[in-house]
Amino acid sequence: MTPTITAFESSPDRGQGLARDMRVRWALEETGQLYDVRLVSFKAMKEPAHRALHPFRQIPTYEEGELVLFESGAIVLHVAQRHAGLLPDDANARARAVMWMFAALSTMEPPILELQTAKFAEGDKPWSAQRLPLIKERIRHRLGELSTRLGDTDWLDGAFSAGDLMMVHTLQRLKPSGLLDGYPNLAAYVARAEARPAYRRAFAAQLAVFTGAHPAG
Ligand code: GTB
Repeated sequence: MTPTITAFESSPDRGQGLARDMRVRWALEETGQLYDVRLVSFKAMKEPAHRALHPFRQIPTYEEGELVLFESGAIVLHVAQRHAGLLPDDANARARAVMWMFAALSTMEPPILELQTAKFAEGDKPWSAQRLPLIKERIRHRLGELSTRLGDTDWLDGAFSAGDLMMVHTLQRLKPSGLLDGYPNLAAYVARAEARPAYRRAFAAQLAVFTGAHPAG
């Protein structure tokens, strides 16, 4: 059964891959799954039909027969568990790949999101100039630890996994801040992931929503 995901009809980044449907598209591409996309406007996202799918009235959602999921992490995990390509066969390695998914979402992502909030939602507050350096320091702290762990390996634990997918998409959010540049192995890690054919297909499909271009291959 072909799943349907939801994505922004109009994304603030104009399809540059930052909205979280990108994670789901990428997972579906890595595992060779066809999928349909239903684009939703900001207005439609707040209406009852969408709220029935997503209690927090956001994207992405995932519908597959009677199954409805929200939360990009849960959706990627579901796809990875159902289809080969994103989780190792070995049970311990599989557990570690899931651990890295959680590390991306619950250890790395919170300070990165805090930076977005501080810049864009609270940038005009009088305390903003004092708060920003503190948040950046917290991010650098985590980046340093992640950089040490990654070392000179290609991926976080052996072969590319759903853990790398979630980690890379989380780190990409830092690009405009320049914070990643201080960690060459992390910048190279992100670039390596972005060169994957599945990533490129997912990126092209998300961008095509805004350019109208038919995504290649
Ligand atoms: N924890 C949820 C998940 O991982 O699925 C978070 C989902 C979420 O934040 N969805 C956002 C949303 O629907 C879109 S991805 N926002 C609308 C709303 O809350 O009303 C976040 C996002 C949006 C846009 C950019 N961008 O343009 O750069 C980047 C990231």
